[in-house]
Amino acid sequence: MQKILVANRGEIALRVMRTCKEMGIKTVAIYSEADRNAPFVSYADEAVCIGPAPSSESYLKMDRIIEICKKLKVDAIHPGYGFLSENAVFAQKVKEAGITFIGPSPEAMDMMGDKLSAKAAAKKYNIPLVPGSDGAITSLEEGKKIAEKTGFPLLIKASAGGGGKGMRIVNEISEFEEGMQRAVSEALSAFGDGAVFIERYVAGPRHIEIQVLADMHGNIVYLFERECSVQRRHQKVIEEAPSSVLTPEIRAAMGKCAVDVAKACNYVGAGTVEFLLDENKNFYFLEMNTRLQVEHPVTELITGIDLVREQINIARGERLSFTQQDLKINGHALEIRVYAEDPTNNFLPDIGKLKTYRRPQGLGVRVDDGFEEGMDIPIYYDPMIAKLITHGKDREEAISRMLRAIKDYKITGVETTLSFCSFVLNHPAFTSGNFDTHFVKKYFTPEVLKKSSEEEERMAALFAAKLFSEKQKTANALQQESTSLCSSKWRENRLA
Ligand code: MV4
Repeated sequence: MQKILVANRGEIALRVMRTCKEMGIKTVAIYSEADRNAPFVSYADEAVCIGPAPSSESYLKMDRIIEICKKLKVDAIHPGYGFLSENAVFAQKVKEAGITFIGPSPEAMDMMGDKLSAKAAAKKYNIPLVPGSDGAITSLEEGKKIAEKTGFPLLIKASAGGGGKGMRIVNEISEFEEGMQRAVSEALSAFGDGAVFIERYVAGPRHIEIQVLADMHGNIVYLFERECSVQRRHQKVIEEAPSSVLTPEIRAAMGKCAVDVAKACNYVGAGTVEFLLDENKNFYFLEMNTRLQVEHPVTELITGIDLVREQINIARGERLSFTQQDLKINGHALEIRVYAEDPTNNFLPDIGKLKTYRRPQGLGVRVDDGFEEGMDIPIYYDPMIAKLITHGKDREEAISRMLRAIKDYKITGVETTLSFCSFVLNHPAFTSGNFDTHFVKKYFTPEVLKKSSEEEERMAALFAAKLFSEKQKTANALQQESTSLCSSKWRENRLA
């Protein structure tokens, strides 16, 4: 494998290319007209503009991407996350063109992409599932029967959904008919597939996911968990590894289940198995993501393993170079997503120019980003500016490093979610580890940020007043001695 095309943009394109460079593999960037000046374009050995800004005319153009691969003699495609990363049709086309897709087979992607077939596969391995319907609900009568048996509240989920898309809560039987009709019609219009199923609603759950790696020779390992319970409208806000609630026993049991899910779909590559953990620490398999995830760096920091390097080695047909016993958790890692969004204004995207952009640095701090000072954040894609990741010997150290790194991050020109993240990291529910997926809904209002910035303004005003009166005193004292230019210069410098 000598040349890899990265079918993605921004921070993840750069992150993949860095590993390629370390491995002596040449890289090809594809970019849209909006990304012409992005760092990932100049970082690549070769770069090709594939079309206008909208992703449907650029990053999602399957045939055009494959054409470029043939022309530039590309051996493999790394899809990153989002865009075509979980598109089985694309993986199939890439395979048929004789190019290596760095990821699982189209069959595994199809099986896990459909939540009902994923659950059916998991069931064969006795993996715990949330109680509910065994398959798709085909009639209202059948649905009502299963609903009564399952109990309320319950969720109607779209089989073609996932990541929170196509879910509907039903609190009592009288709401069932309308809930089901809406769920089916929404699933049809959003996914072209009206299959829905029922699950008991797990109240106050934690979202825990297990990273797995599987080679082509039947070796599968788990690289422990990431906890992603702090999220806002299914958008993850803070991710960490390890989770502060898992005991070694639960971790091992979840790890084994995750490996079994990978076995159940003949998985090859890096994947993530999502679980819900209820208040009694029972866990249930939810779905599997067949790609490298945004939050993969926290796993890299606690295991010391470069997940992209492993993906590439697996795609080359190599055996995993370590076993489960070789893997240990080293310290604690946190990741926050820095978005160009205004947390005081309902997280409205705040695109514009990065007037000032200075990254934090230092021990235990990693920044994965795709922008430079002076660049515009395009309106066409996800408004994530960067991922800020910290590592420490324990959770406390990782948190204090993160708070320091947030203070050192200087971004002007756009509003960001940095202040919001610092609110979460300082909150007793977060620091104590006693939180669930409802954290943001329970504790966050825009006022908590306005208050703290008002408080800061008040403090700044007090400080300025104090400085002013001190300056007056010094000035008076100095005036009594002499009024030399030198001393007034000194005063100016001291106050600057
Ligand atoms: C659930 C649930 C409660 N009970 N399923 C949302 C994302 C998708 N992966 C599944 N999701 C959920 N499924 C049952 N039976 C609650 C959620 C859920 C959630 C899950 C993980 C992280 C954040 C979440 C936020 C709201 C709801």
